[in-house]
Amino acid sequence: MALTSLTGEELATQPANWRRAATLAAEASLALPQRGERVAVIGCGTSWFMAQAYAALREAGGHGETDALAASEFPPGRGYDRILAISRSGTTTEVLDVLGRAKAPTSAITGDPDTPIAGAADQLLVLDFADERSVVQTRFATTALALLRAHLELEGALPAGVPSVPQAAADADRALAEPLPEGLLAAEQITFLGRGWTYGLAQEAGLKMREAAGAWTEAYPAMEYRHGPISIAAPGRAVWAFGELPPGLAADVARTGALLVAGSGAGGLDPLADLVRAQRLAVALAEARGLNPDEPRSLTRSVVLA
Ligand code: F1P
Repeated sequence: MALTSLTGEELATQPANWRRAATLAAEASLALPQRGERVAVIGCGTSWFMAQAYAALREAGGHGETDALAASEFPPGRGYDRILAISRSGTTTEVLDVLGRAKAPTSAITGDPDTPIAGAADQLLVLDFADERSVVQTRFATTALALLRAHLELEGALPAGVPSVPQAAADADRALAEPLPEGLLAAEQITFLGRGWTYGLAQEAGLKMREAAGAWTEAYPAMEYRHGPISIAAPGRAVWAFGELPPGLAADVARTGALLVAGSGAGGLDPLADLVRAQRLAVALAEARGLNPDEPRSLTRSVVLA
């Protein structure tokens, strides 16, 4: 029997981590984007995808214009009221570079306060209880997003149809307990889809499968899928949608012969809880392929450039 991986152990603590993050939203409030501010949220890798999810949630909730940017692509000429960085390690070079050059007030969410990000950001939010030993990120990222989501609710509005964090945590308990969707371990390829805030989750699901299991995955905004990427769909491959599918897309996927997984539409799991299932699949696929999910190929805990 396979030994439990660190990644597998850490991802299983997410419901408790999210509940704790939700209780921190009030005291974190002053360090987080205020209603009406024009905000850039930056990160790399997983942290960038959480930035994407938060940015879409924040704008859709009417809190203000929010750009999610890969730290390496930060446009120097734009004016923001605040820059918010997400970095588990607190050492990622591109993130530190943006904070160092920022003209606006800066805040950062990190798992490790004893790192350069503590000196680089004006305000620091520490989620050390969600830090990870695993290289592949799971719980830090989703806990940062849970904190930000709880803060949007506290400030008066989550977008319509997006439940509160405790509800998402209850769904994550289910996502951990229920069997994984059938047929996915054998799939040759998986494409993840999302809309609005769930597009960032789809990106993250795809990255998780690549990092932990070396899997062939792709991710697109759901409405973009018919504009080319659907050509990859075929029998033996799969499409996994986060959030509700756009009208007609289920039938379009069915015609390709690909397997469709849609676990977080109406009445299903919260999309953030559905991401937990994708994380579990990444670990399970790695193990099925004889890989160690704790030793992702060519990856380190953070990218520190000379
Ligand atoms: C960001 C990150 C991870 C990625 C890899 C390298 O780290 O890009 O998302 O999986 O381990 O680092 P961080 O800035 O959040 O520490």
